[in-house]
Amino acid sequence: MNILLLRPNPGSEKFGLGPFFRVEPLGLEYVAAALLAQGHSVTIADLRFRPGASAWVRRTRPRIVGISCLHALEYDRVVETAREVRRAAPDVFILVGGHAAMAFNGPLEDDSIDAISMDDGEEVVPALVAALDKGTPLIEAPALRLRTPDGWISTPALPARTSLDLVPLPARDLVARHRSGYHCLLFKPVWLIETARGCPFRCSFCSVWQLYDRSYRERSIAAVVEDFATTGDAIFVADDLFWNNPPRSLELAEALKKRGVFKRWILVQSRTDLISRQEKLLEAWRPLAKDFDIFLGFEFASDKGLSGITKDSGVKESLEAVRVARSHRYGINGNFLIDPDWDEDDFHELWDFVAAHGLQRSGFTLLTPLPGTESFRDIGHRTEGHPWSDFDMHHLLWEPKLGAERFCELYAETWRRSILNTSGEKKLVDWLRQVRPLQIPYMIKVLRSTQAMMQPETYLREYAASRSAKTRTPPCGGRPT
Ligand code: B12
Ligand code: SF4
Repeated sequence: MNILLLRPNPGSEKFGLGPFFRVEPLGLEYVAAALLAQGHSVTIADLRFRPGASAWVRRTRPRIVGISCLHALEYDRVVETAREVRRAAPDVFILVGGHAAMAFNGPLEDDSIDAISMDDGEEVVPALVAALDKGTPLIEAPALRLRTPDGWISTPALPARTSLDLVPLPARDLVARHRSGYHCLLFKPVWLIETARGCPFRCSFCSVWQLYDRSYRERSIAAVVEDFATTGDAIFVADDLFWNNPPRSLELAEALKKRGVFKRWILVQSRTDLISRQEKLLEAWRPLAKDFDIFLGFEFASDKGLSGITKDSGVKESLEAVRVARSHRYGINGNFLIDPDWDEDDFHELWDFVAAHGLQRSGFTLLTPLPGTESFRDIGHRTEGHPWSDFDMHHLLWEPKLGAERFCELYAETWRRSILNTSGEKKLVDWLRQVRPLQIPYMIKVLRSTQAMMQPETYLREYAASRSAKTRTPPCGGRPT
């Protein structure tokens, strides 16, 4: 069967580093690999580079179109894409999948869409394609939300969590035409690699553990080594919790060294408490790349703040993680959360902490109840009226305690204290001195665009616009139980 898989343009990249971290649609590549193994013909189109879903439909004449929905901020764009596909090919079967689709499916239950994949695509999609091929009732295909004449219904869940070894390697060849466009800041091209999926922790603002019931699955060492050995020089590891299983991580580091893997750059995401206890692991991994960055969720500068989001880790661990990582020459990129219900003192506490520990390379995002999280269930109603495209952790979704104007001044001031402020400690010339001449125009573009985050008016304008638009109906439809 002919299948077209689409990665839509998220369409909401006003803030943050979204446009400067453009990575391959790895989920679609795994789905494609599973379909190719069954003898189907698959095209992946990344609409961020070659827009026009209908043109792709005309060119490839698919029986099924799959659309990925990774973030909640993409819901409306995904529905628009489905409608465009439907207009171009009224009889095509339209399936949506991806993290945000599974975590909270309600906004995607639109007449333009036929089904939503509610579990890992490697297993769900081939089963659906087989049912469509044979003409068996789709209600028997597993883990779907299905549009029927009587409304949306759920099909039976998968009997067990999919083994990540079911599809050992993604079909990276299918995105070869876009490869030169995939990049993380100055690293270009970049490859995205997944070594494990899920997380056993329970942070209240995170949809990952909810979606996978706190499970954690690993790919076999052989598959991961093969993936590292056959990809390029700059690697972003997609795992939410790298190094979670220390003995397996040590074994993996040894196997990669044995295979002669050495990268220009690796970026992984992990937890502070884990890093603070696993110095040996950091020592074992460091020789695998020239530059090695760790992204850590610091979240708050106080134990009270951390326990409020059930981080199950404290400030002591945050500081110890920074010490251990720095002692092994890792770059530390962290993120702090800013609560719209903060007082002035809370901002000062954060600023002092960042300055005292040299954490100016961190990002600062608003504590946002993303659909599919515990906090959405608790306070999601406060976001009513705001369009999904505002769920990027930089848009205000309700009136802050300090009032929008004062809050935005303090939020912008927080960014002004970061390394990205070219009027701050690190000037534009200092940045430009660090890059090759060819990279200068790109660096200027990145830094120019991030300066908007240091202006309170940027946030206030967006807040006023979405309050007057009131485009979203009340929170609807979660994950069916
Ligand atoms: C890579 C990534 C990014 C990248 C790239 C995104 C891009 N534009 O290309 C960058 C760094 C830019 C990014 C940015 C952000 N991200 Co992000 N990101 C991820 C990450 C780490 C990995 C995704 C991935 O490839 N996983 C590996 C693949 C194999 O898994 P998968 O995509 O889930 O695919 C499987 C299934 O979902 C399914 N599937 C996937 N696609 C499809 C399609 C069809 C048709 C079907 C049937 C099935 C299917 O099958 C696949 C195989 O099983 C996830 C974490 C996660 N666990 O998913 C967060 C994650 C998706 N991001 C998240 C967030 C919050 C953000 C930001 C808002 C963060 C911020 N502070 O700014 C920004 C938003 C940027 C923007 N404006 O668009 C949250 C999403 C929460 C939510 N509910 O919306 C996640 C879950 C992280 C987290 N721990 O909370 N992100
Ligand atoms: S934020 Fe990180 S540690 Fe917390 S539950 Fe999500 S993936 Fe796990």
